[in-house]
Amino acid sequence: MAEAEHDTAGHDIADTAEYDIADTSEYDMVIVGAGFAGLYMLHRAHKLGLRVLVFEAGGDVGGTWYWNRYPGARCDVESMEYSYQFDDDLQQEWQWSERYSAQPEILRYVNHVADRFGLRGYIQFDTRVSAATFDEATNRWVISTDHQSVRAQWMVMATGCLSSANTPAFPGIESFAGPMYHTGKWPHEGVDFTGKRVGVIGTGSSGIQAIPIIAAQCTDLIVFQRTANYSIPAHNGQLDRDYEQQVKASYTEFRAANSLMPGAFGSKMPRGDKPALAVDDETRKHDFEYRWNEVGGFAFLGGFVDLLIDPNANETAAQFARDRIHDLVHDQAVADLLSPKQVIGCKRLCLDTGYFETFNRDNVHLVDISSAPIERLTTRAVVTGGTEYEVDCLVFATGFDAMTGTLMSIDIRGRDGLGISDAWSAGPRTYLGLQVAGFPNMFTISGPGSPSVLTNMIVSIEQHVNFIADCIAHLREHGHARIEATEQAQDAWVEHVNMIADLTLYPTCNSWYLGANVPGKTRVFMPLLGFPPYVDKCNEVVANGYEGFALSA
Ligand code: N01
Repeated sequence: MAEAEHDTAGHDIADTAEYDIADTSEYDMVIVGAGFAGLYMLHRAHKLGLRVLVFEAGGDVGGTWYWNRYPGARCDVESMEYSYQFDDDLQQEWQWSERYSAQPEILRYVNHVADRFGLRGYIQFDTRVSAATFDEATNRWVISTDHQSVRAQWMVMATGCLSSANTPAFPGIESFAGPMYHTGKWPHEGVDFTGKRVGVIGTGSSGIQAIPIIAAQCTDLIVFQRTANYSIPAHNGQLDRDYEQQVKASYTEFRAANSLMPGAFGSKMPRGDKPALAVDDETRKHDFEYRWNEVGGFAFLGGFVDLLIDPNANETAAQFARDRIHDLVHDQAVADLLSPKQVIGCKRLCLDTGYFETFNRDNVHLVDISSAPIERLTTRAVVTGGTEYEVDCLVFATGFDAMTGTLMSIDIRGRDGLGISDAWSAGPRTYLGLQVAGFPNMFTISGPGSPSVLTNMIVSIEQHVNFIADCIAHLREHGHARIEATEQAQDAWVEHVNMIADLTLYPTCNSWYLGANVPGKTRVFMPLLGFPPYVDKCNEVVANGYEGFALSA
């Protein structure tokens, strides 16, 4: 490895990593996952001069964007923001084509990054980690896949927040004779729905993006809806080149402004500073209309400061959205079914292109399963409310075992043989979403207890990776071989995360943020609200000598 220098940000730089991953089974760091998080972690670790191996279950880089190839898959955060900021040349040179990027373009970008920074050669693809055990005598993790075991001082779980597809165990599912697809594990060769009768189960972000496109292709589409969802027009289109130039001319300032936003994005979105009920009805309606008709997307909830805090304020936005659904959908009985009853924004807000209008098509049928759940599948049908709905194929847009599913599917054993599933049996517990007490030298990127899924994920990922890389540099400099979150710091942190969530309307509905979509999962609000105070807390922890972590030789 070349000798370390320093870049302008003070990071150690080694020119290139020079080792062969096949030469050894001993590494400084093993990273699990080669999505946005794993790739940047690998890059930073190389700059520290570490020997790193990445295990990736998929056949290539990309994580979420490798797996989620369903029709219409697109990012809801704008292209000029949904990208890495660690390298100025990269962000200046890459050119996005649309305001919101589609999955194939994002996947091309991830591949470009992997090649540009020479990362691919350190990743073992098609390899799923099944177990990891901490060896206390040597302060090493022993990490196992189905055909090998390696050892590493640091283990970084870059496994993603939405990476374990949730396919409900509908009775009779094994007897269904047609093809079944999950949006989160879409076939790479694509699916041609021409001439087919298709059933889609699920109306979250994935379903809402896929339904208009499948509807335009298939003969008949039946949408099985358990909970109606709010969706705001995306107003997607070609990226405005003037806007691109404007952002690129001051990208650093733009990124800095975004990092001060609660979700680490949207500094250029129009934002109000008043409570919703502090203005008269006409003013409020005018603001909602402007956001719905002209701006689009998440900006819809940015007009008033209390929409996610005060139920009465929230209801004004919710009713506005329901009224728009009734404008867009011709059959008012169908519009009623498509109108959500829960608080708006409590479940992740969706963005769409023509979703509600799709229900005006003659070949699209909505089946409300809120009070009569799917009873069973037969060879050719979905049965609910005593009716058999015949379909040729099924699309499960049924989401994920979010935030904990992938981590708990690996047999991770920390100190004294403690298993992660036992440690988290009453819900995930972490310190800063970065470490779990009892699991020394293991880091989680965008883990539960960090802002993660409530933010622009790439910004959160970069902040976590920088924390971890700087932490390891600090430990090495001070002769420490081990770091572990203390129980005390973790308990206080979990309490803090819950306290913040309880100040809002987020815990009031059955969202995946609470694990409510997976039967039997403990109901705990998993992400932390508010990116800027979180970053301040991390910086304070570092300034106080990694307060809340036990460091040892
Ligand atoms: O999953 P979801 P998703 N019977 O959990 C229904 C991100 N994302 O893949 O609401 C019948 O939101 C379930 O019903 P209910 C984004 O963060 C981002 O759509 O639980 N129905 C719901 O309607 C998003 O929030 C982007 O009552 C069942 C649906 O399936 C997250 O991923 C794009 C059921 C699942 O919705 C997850 O989105 C896509 C059952 N047994 C995703 N079980 C972009 O940035 C579940 N459902 C664009």
